[in-house]
Amino acid sequence: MQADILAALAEALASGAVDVVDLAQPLEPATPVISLPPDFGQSQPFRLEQISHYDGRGPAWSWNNISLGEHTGTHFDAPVHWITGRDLPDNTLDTIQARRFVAPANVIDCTEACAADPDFLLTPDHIAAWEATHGRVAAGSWVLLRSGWSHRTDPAAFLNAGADGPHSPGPSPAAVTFLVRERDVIGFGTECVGTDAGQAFGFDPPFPCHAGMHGANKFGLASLANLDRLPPKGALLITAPLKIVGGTGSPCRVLALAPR
Ligand code: 23J
Ligand code: MN
Repeated sequence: MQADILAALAEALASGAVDVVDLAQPLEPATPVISLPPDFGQSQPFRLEQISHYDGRGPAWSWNNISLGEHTGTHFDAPVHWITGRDLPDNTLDTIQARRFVAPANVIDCTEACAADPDFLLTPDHIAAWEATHGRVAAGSWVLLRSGWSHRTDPAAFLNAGADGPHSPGPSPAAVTFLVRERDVIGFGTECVGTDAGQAFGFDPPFPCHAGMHGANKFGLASLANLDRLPPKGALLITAPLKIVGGTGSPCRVLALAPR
């Protein structure tokens, strides 16, 4: 039975009936990185340094050294990233069970509302309206906020920072509580640089998505792309981060299996 399912999946992948959608942004020095107020430590951008390129440093091989902050570009947030999740079991990248890196996705399209208001907040009412059409968000599935933010190719427009901090969409505190307590999701994903709204430093509690999700041993996905190529329901996400010992987050080539 289980073998039949995998054989049918392999056949569907080979025929193209099931598509593999790449939800990752390109990772390069220009990849936008979150900027925190100056009193806090800062995440470094992606850097790449050639070791050799079929030359005197290595005549037949090309390779690079890389350095980057854990939370750079399209990335996975582990529960240990936030103080609310610091003492939970299996809260680091190397201890999370691999089975938790494969889960269904629910995509809530808020593109129009986010174009009209960069501070758009996803509320329980928005989730209820989505569920009325697509059915209940299943336990153990992702909720992904489709905002259109990945189409902001200019880093300044993507981060959208003003003198009063960044302006980008995210979940309301009540939406986070609802998704954690009433729906038991595996995590929350976004096209923006972080899972919380740009103005979430001033929310009650501050950074409610990080605090609420990670405090409940749930995950985050940030800087997602190509959410417009997924159905509202029915895609399966593969979100395997690097196995960094004690790691709080990692760049992630997030893949979605989706019906064509
Ligand atoms: C540290 C502090 C605040 C935030 C973040 C990191 C992230 O967005 C992140 O990448 O986890 S909001
Ligand atoms: Mn992060």
